[in-house]
Formats: sequence, structure tokens, C-alpha cells
Amino acid sequence: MERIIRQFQEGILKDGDMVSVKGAIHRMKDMGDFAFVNLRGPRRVLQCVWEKAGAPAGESADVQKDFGLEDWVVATGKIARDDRSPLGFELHLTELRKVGGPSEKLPLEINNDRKVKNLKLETLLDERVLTLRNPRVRAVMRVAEGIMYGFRQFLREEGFVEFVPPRLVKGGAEGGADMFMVKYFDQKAYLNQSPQQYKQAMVGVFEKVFTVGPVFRGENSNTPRHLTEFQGLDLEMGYIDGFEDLMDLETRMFRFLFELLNEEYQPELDLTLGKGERLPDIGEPAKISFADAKELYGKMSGKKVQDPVDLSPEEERWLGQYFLEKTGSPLVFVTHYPSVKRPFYTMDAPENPRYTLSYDLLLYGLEVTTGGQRIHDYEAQVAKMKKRHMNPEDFQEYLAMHRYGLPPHGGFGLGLERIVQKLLRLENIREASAFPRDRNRLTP
Ligand code: AMO
Repeated sequence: MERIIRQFQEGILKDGDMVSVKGAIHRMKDMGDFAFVNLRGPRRVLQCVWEKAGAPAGESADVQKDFGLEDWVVATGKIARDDRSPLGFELHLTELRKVGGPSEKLPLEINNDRKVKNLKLETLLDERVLTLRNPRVRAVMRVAEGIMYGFRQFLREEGFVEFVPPRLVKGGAEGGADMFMVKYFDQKAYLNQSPQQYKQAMVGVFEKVFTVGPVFRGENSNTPRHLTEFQGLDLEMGYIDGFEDLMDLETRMFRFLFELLNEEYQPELDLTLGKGERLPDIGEPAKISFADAKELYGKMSGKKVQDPVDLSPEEERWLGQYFLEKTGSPLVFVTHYPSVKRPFYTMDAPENPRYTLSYDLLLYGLEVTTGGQRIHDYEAQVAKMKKRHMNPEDFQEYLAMHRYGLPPHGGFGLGLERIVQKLLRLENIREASAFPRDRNRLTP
């Protein structure tokens, strides 16, 4: 169907041309002399018209008696130009051939956007096989696809090389807590909570690397922004002069992603954000240190600062809104996080080692990225481990890359579903995942 839509828009196909399209029957409506039979292709819904008087010999004039919703058909018909239609044409059918269809009555009206929107989250997710077929719901997944695609495209053009880390590991690099244990023959293994160790090791191979794939976290809490399995977009780059290089790269990356979505994902943005709505200009995102952000929040909101070493969701939201109004940018970099809150591999700020050369990026007031400069020197890494009462002997695997030498480097990791959640203004992160996993959900 997409090829035919494109060929019509490019003028290759014209009014009156006969074509065949494939799709599922998304909606049918009897109009008296004719019926609408709208077909859902992989990206759009095409309006087709079945004229009762013109029904082929041997076929019933009443298309609704012979066909039902979610029947998979091959439709043949004549292109009829119609400037009122969103696609610029409709199809006047001469033949409908069924190639598949449901074996039971559908539990939901998936062609009814309003009803689907009002479904309870549990039902929306329990019936995911069907609800994902709703054009609005599936548009969310296509935006997620666009972000993965854009991430890859942008980084390749920047000279980064994609690699694939293992998911099964013996231990974790983020501190090891919250990992899922799996039985691995006669020993224990874990599902990796971050490709951290592997992306750093790959800096020693390709200098600039990235990876896209599942990351597992034993999040016990049921929040609208946590999954137990999410898609990590991770990169690492060698020869940085400081973590500012990473913030610059990430700003350019978001600009590229927003432009790509605005240019190539218009049908999806129309469906999810509203007709004609586009993603905003990235502008110049604010950069504020963690300490200053805390102080600003305390002073401006009049509220008491709770946790002195971490930002609460409320504080993140407040900062996002404050800087959105001030700079017009949906992005805010919060830099120099307290060392106690950052993993052992994070480089401390030389002028004040209570803070780190790292940052979080907020998108519309939600943390979507953690990044920073890493310790690349072996002695320095061992010293930091000892300061944290970690036994370097237990981390010999991790330290191998430091023993063999690494350039100054840093990187960042993003959560795909959180980006989608914020860009499309979804209340719950689960709506941004095709088949989400959380504390209580392992199906479908
Ligand atoms: P961090 O643990 O902050 O950093 O994770 C990076 C980003 O991943 C997303 N994220 C999540 N998304 C959904 N559900 C979760 N449970 C969840 N946990 C995290 C967030 C977060 O910003 N190794 C570092 C990254 C680095 O420094 O390169 C790391 O994993 O968007």
C-alpha cells in the first residue's frame, strides 16, 4: 500500500489507474448505494469504496455480509482522485480477495480511536496484539523506530561503529544491585543492567562506538517511568577533551533526531501529537550544575530541598519547566552530579572531588540520559575502587582494558522509551513499549 500511495503522490499513478493493494479491513460503513471499506496498510489507512450496483457477478452486493473487520485482503480497484481525502485519492473496488482473518469475535473496537484512548492501561497492554494495530497506538512504536534509526544514522555519520554486547554476564558494572539472576548450566549468571563495561572496552578497539539493545533492571517499584527491560541507546567515545564534548554531541544528536522525525514521520506526529504539530527547535539547552540546580529550586519554588545528593522527579519536572520557559528548549543538562551517586567508573572533578565530570539530560523535565567522562587510567581506577571499599581483585575483568591502556573517553546512555514518552506526552512509559515488562508483567 505504501508504494502505491507514494507513486500516486509522485504522479506515477493517476486517476483511473487500476491497482492492487494489501491490507486489513479496518472499518466498514454502509452508505446505501455503496459501502466504505477502509483498508489498513502498514502505515496508513486507505479509504475504499464498494459500489453495490457494480459488484462483480457471483459476489454479494453486501460487502459487510461477506467480509468482517480484521479480514486480511488483497483489493483491486481504480484510483479515484479526491482532494478531500488525506491521501489525495480513494480506491473504487472491483475485487476483494480474502487471504486471512479472525477466528473469533474481536474483543475490542480497535478502529475506534476514542475508545482505545479511554481503555484502562491494563487492557491496552493485555490486548497488545490487537491494540498495537490501532493507528494511533502503532504510530507511537513507529516514532520509537524512528529514534533508533536516527540514532544509528547520526552516529554512523559521526564515525561511530555499532557493536553488540553480551546480555548474559557474570556481574554488573553499575554497582551490581537490581540484576536478574538466571540459571546458567551449573553456575549463576545475570542479565546485564548496562553495556557499560563493553562499550568502554570497545573504545580501545574502534575509538567511537555505539550499541542499541535491551537493558535489564530489577526495578521493584511500579512507577510511570521505569521498566524492567528497556532499550538502551548507548555510546562511548575516545579522545574527548572533557564531558562538554559529550553534551555538544548529544545536543546535535537531538537536533538531528527532531528534524528527522519532523521530516520523515509526519503521519505519526499528526496521529500522536495532533494534526500539523511538530517537534520544537532544540535551541540552546541550559547547562546548570547539580549544586546550582538544587539551590535554584529551593530559592524559586520556596520548597525544602529533600535529597541533597539526588534530584527528585518533582525537582526534575520543575527544572524542565523553568528552563523551557527561559530558553525555549525542551532539554536541560544538569552537570557535576555528586560522586556518591555515580558509579565507580565516573571521573571526579579535579577541583572538587565531591562532584563528578558527569551529567544527566532532562527532556521535558524527565531524566533521559546519564553521561560523563570515565576514569581511563588504571591506577586512578584502582584507587577509586579502594576508596569505595571495593576489592579490585573482584573487578579484574573490568580492569583489563585499563591494564592494557585506554585513551581519555566518555559516553552516555539513553532510555528509548523515556524519550518516546516525553516527546509524545504519554502518561506512562509502558505506552512507549510494544510489549512492556515490569514488576507484574511478563506477557504478552
Ligand atoms: P543510567 O542507569 O542512568 O546510566 O541509565 C541510562 C538511561 O536509561 C534510562 N533508564 C530507564 N528507562 C526505563 N526504565 C528503567 N528502569 C530505566 N533505568 C534507566 C534512563 C537513563 O537516563 N551506564 C550508564 C550510562 C552511561 O553513563 O553511559 C547508565 O546505565 O533514560
